[in-house]
Amino acid sequence: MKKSPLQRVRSEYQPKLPKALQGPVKVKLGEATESVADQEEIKKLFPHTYGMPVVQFESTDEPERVEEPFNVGIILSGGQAPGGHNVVSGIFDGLKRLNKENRLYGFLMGPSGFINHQYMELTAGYIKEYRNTGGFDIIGSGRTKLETPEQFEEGLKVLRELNIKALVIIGGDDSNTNAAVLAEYYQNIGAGVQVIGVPKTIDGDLKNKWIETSFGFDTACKVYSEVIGNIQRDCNSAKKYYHFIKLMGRSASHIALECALETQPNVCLISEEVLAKRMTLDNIVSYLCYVIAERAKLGWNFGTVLVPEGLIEFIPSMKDLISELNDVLAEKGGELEGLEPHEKLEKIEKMLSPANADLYKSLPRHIARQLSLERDSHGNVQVSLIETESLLSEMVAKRLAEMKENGQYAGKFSAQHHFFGYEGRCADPTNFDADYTYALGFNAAMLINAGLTGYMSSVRNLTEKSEEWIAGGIPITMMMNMEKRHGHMKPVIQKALVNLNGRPYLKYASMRETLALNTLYQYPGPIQYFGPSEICDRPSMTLLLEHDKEV
Ligand code: FBP
Repeated sequence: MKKSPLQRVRSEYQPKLPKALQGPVKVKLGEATESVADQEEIKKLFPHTYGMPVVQFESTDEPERVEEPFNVGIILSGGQAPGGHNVVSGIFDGLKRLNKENRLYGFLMGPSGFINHQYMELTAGYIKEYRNTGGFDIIGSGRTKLETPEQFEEGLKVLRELNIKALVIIGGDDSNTNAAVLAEYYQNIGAGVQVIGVPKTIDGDLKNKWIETSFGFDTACKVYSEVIGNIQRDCNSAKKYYHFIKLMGRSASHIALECALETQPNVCLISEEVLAKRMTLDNIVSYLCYVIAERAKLGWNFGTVLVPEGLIEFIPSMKDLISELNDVLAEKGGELEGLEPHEKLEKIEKMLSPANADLYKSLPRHIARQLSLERDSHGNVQVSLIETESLLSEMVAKRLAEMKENGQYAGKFSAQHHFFGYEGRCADPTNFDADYTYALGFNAAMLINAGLTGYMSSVRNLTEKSEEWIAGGIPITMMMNMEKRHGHMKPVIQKALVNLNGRPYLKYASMRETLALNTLYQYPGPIQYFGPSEICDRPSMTLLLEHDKEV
């Protein structure tokens, strides 16, 4: 593989490990755990893996080498996130420290490789090419949902064939939910296979006290912030456009909020706030028009607006519509197959309750069509396919024209649209993500060696130097609650949305009015891998603020 000069130098970077993982470890057991909600139901569904204790690794002088070598399999699941390759190299190095004969296998293209027995052995030479690089191309990823006993049994065949004693699933909340279900299944049948999860997603919504952030969030936000900064310079130079910038993140607005803290745009919409204030689409449009009209009075017909990709699902009336659409598509999707697009929309309209049918009819047709597209394998609306940024700017343009006629607005409005998502998911990890992912992987190898199953790799204390990070594991069941998916109640990991009482949101909210009616853009510039630690190793503003640090 031909490498760029930066790739060549960066491949030599040795990620730092927490002190506790630098030598032999012993396990310290904590208190028994409970799920975050719906304890009775979750306990019933996970009789073998519910209530297990939190574990922490500590250094020990006892020898650690494992006499009997063992094999491990890994699956990269869902959307790419920077640092995935370092999770793999961390697991590999951890396994090799335990016993040089241990082997690592990668299932190809996500869970489907596990079910269909497509795999490769990951050797030292192969992994070397991928150290500290972005992407999941080392083995590929996929979104097949691992959920049926038939799939688990098919997978078990290949695990037996390869003499694999543990499977590591590197994924987001849905994939880690699957990891918990699989762990429970294998425990129940006495398969003798452990399952360990690793918290991945740029969305930043897989977090709690023990999982302080999911990997990839830091790098992805820094990539988006760099480009938003560049757009803001352009915007402030030409002074003629409003840039509507949609940012990935699925439901939660963590990415948009982090980028707003980094770049200080004129407006950043926060979906969770829209829901809490029960705002309508009309309220949002009115707020944007207010800002645009006020800026026009100051002679500024330009600005930047950050839009979280999941916004539409948080507008209460839209949320009701989407929820009914989810049920309709899950239950009656077959009746819609083969219909022309306009026939499909008409048929769906008839299947909806009157209030939702009215709202559905009132939407621009391209947005109604995007809302009716097939759900992903977990039953989620594919929000990245809905052009919320253009929906908003179209509605704003229409309202401003009306305001102009009424003499309420005298400016010029011209919009540009952007969507940043895929651009950041495979970036080379920041030092933070490179170290964090390597530690998560290395730690997963130690969880396996400790004989644990149904656990998620947990590395915390992340705003301190990496040597001071705390390594261990938490039972996945403790993060679960019951939610409706595909029309049925299912146990799933609870998503962490933006906390409206949390410091990151409050910090932004305190600056909002000033940022809207001034031009105070911040330009973060590109990710730095070499140079002063305060620039190269700085974690996200979200993490710093959540840990009561100064920013
Ligand atoms: P994960 O939850 O699997 O980490 O994926 C995150 C994400 O990047 C979302 O932000 C986005 O909505 C979605 O994936 C896009 O999915 P796809 O890659 O299938 O287009």
